[in-house]
Amino acid sequence: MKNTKIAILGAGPSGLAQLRAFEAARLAGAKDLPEIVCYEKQNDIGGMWNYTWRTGLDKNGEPVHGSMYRYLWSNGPKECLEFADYSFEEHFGEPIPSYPPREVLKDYIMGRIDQESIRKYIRFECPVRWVTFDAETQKFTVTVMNHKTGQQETGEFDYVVVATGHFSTPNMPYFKGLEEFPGRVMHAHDFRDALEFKDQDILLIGGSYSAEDIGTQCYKYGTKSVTISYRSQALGYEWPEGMKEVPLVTHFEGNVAHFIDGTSQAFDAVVMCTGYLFHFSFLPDELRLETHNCLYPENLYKGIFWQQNPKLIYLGMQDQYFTFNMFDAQAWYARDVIMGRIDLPALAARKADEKQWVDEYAAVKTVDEEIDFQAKYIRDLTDPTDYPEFEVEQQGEIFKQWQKDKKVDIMGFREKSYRSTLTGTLAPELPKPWLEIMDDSLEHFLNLTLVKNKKKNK
Ligand code: FAD
Ligand code: NA7
Repeated sequence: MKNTKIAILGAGPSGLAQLRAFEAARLAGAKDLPEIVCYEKQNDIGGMWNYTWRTGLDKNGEPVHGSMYRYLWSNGPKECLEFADYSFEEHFGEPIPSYPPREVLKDYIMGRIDQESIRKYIRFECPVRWVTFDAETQKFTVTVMNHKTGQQETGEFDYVVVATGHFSTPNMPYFKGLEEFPGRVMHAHDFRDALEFKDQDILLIGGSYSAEDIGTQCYKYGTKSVTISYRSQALGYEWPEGMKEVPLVTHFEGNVAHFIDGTSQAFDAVVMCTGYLFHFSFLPDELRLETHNCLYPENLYKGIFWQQNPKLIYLGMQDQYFTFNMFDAQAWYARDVIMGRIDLPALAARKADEKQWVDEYAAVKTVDEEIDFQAKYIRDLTDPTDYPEFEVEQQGEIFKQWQKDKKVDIMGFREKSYRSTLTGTLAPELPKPWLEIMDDSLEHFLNLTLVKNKKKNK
């Protein structure tokens, strides 16, 4: 174990989970910890949760990672992503409502880690350029561009953990006539501020979370009308007046979009909410995961270990109901394999295990079954490690309730409260309707919701 070196690529929630897993082992008295280097493209930790006003390229000429936008609130209950070793109540000193805005969630993610002990492993502004594996030496060579020094660097490692996320490279389809559309055509990745579309008629193409969330944000901030054009299935919510769903666009003529049901409408702007590509420009063919957004990507043992070479580890590559606690479950398991606490079976057994999960996933039909599937996957990972016990199945039930609450009121579901499975506390209600809270800052949210602030402000 001594002298084992690992490279963690990315310091978003998944990369931080890996760093935290080793830190937890160190705090528990483990002596034989590997040497760790974490390479991060941005100049801070937090991954997607770092809001950036930039689009296109960052200050170093690298593709901007961030796809989050102003006024973004959690789209699922915080009770389902709570770290098992750090509750929201512990972080904020008292319970907060179930759906916090981005800055509040980021604050929570940051609060769990001891910044000093974690930051020392991270090399910021170091995008990974290339990774190779030498079968003879059994080592990876990782090459990064260090923008701080202006020089490329290489390092040799026994393990590589890929935690670079998969919601950053736009899937941008073409529709005939788009090149002559007179207004703005963009992907959700570049969407930053709903106020840009105030008083406009906008078309969102796509039928999933981005369309739903960008659509409701735009409605909230004064867009004249929001039309969502879906390919396979309508989201099916009861939209307020000014929002509607239509089937897929066939083509554009000037500013008019035509849909497959024969209808048409003029728009000021088009936002492609058409999802993201898995994009690993730094990985050669033999190491590169190729998949789409799903709950069990193929070629990974336990959803983590690259089958052909399990020293290559992928974190957070699943589509996500569960997020932070799932990344933890993966990171703790990966840590225990790296530290020799869990033995990996031979390739044939790894493949058989994967097949069982992939087959089970193929039989999943409903959203509720998807939630149960991901909860079962997490349970499978946490059982053999010392990650603190948490009620993942109970959290799954909260997700099912979240689905129902959205069906009842897509504009008001964020006013619902759920009980933390860690502390047993029922979250307080959002004191105002979500549609009326225009300021999404941490300060405003805490002032609005924390009892101790209300007392202070009296
Ligand atoms: P990321 O957060 O994407 O972090 C990856 C890190 O890798 C980044 O820091 C990036 O800079 C770095 N990186 C990338 N390429 C390189 C490279 N070549 N070299 C070095 N570093 C690199 N989840 C929720 O739980 N609740 C929500 O409400 C929610 N809303 C979302 C809204 C949007 C618009 C999006 C896009 C995602 C949302 N998510 C939400 C999911 C979110 O992706 C996860 O919560 C989480 O951020 C995933 O963590 P990650 O570390 O796997 O990836
Ligand atoms: P998702 O959840 O991967 O969904 C992508 C959507 O885009 C989905 O509805 C697709 O339709 C649709 N899509 C993909 N290609 C096309 C084309 N060519 N034409 C029309 N529609 C298309 O991505 P999201 O961005 O919504 O969500 C990703 C994360 O960001 C998520 O975690 C959120 O929290 C935020 P399909 O259903 O496949 O027909």
